[in-house]
Amino acid sequence: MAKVLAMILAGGEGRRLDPLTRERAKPAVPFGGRYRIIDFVLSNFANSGVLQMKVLVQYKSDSMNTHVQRAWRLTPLLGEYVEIVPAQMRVGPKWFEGSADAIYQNLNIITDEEPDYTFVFGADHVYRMDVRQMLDFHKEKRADLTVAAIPIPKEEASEFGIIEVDEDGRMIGFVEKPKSDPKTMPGDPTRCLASMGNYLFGTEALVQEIVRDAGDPNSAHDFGKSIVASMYPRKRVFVYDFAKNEVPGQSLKERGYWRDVGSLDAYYQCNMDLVAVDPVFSLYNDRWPIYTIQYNYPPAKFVFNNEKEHRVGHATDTLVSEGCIISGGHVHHSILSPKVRINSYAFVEDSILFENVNIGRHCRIRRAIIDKHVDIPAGTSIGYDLDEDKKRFHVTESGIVVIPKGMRIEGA
Ligand code: ADQ
Repeated sequence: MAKVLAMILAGGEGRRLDPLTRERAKPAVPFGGRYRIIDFVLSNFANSGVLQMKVLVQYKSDSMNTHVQRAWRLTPLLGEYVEIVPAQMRVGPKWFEGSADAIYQNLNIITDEEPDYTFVFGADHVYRMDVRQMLDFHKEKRADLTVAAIPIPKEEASEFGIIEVDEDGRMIGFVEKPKSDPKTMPGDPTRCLASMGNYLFGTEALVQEIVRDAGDPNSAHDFGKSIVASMYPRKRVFVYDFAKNEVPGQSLKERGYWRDVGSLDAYYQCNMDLVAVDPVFSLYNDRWPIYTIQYNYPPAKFVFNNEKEHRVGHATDTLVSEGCIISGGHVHHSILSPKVRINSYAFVEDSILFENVNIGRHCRIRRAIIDKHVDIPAGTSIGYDLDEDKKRFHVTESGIVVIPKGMRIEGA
């Protein structure tokens, strides 16, 4: 059997997710109540039987280190591991300059492990993927590099690497984040074919290209801008159609689902995709589970507050994590991370509450993302008067109010 290794690029800063990335790298941002964004790519490799994973970190990595070390303990006896690789300045007193430099500075890992094939995947995306199907395609095409791709609306082309492909699936054009006139797909002027930032290399080709790139003083040392753009005219670079990827237990509508949660609005919408009654992305597929840490928290509890007040704590169309107590308040169409408290007469709607958020009595919260350890004083309204909210909080283009971790909020 071919030997494979997964190098997961998890050093991204995620500036557009600020304030959620003020204290953590983007792949460590909580998602879907009890997950971190990085859990999706790691679960995909684990479910595909690729159990040798190195996670390359740089920016504000402590939160991710802690999560990966606690959650992702595989079986060393069988040679399985998920290991964090910190930025070590192995080749000089410099941090990683770009994603390709992150691999260059850690080339020893690849040469020590001697895999036949090396996956280089991003850590910022929400999707299910059986990576073995990409490997089969790569072998069949005798490719040096295979890039996974997905159609996107033309208006979003400036945020992705845009690909042109021939009938055999070979890459014949690539522009990283084109500012104007992106190439659209044949027969469809409304869509472009985008790189998902997930690559599979024959290891020899990867090492050659990374060393070559490192010696080029004009290179940005980035996978999109430098490696893919320079390789496709010279080497066998093929494009894997993600829409063909199938995983067990997946609904038809989830097939081809892949989200880059690059902005706060995209992050919010992607979370809301989980909540729908018949969600486009289901967390309940136990044939391709998404793994994460299991804390020893008590079960969620719904309190019928007291007989005088007749307040029934309830949650509808909502993901409720362990350790939550909904005491007399009502939550609708929302996501609650562990240990959230909702008190009497409070109403929370269309919101994402991270761990240890306390919502006081009579609060009204709508279309908000509230980061960890925030106490919302009794009687506070959020999301009802955005001009007022803007004075205190970050409000996104589409009107989502975002409250940073640990923010102290004055009472009404
Ligand atoms: P971007 O997402 O903009 O585009 P980048 O910021 O390099 O590219 O992030 C790619 C991955 O690498 C992310 O998972 C990030 O966390 C990680 N990363 C970034 N810098 C790193 C560093 N110095 N060390 C370690 N990890 C680092 C890329 C491609 C596009 C493609 C999109 C799809 O360049 O062609 O369309 O991904 O989202």
